[in-house]
Amino acid sequence: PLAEQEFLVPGMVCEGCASKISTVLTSLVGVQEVKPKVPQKRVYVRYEPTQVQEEQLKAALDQVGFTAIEA
Ligand code: 9UX
Repeated sequence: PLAEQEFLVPGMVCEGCASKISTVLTSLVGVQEVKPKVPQKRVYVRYEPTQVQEEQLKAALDQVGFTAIEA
């Protein structure tokens, strides 16, 4: 089954940030869907847990300058 996770990303302050976040997460094998919600500073991710894990999602966000908190 797919896993779902929402992250709190305080640094996601505009749609440009959201676009960067979508691009980097979508590039990871196993990520099925990314929905950034800028007003709530949250990012919803649906992924195949046999291919990618939460720590990798957080690491990818960190690499493009965003700290993600499990929410
Ligand atoms: Mo918006 Mo974010 O101008 O990395 S793109 S602040």
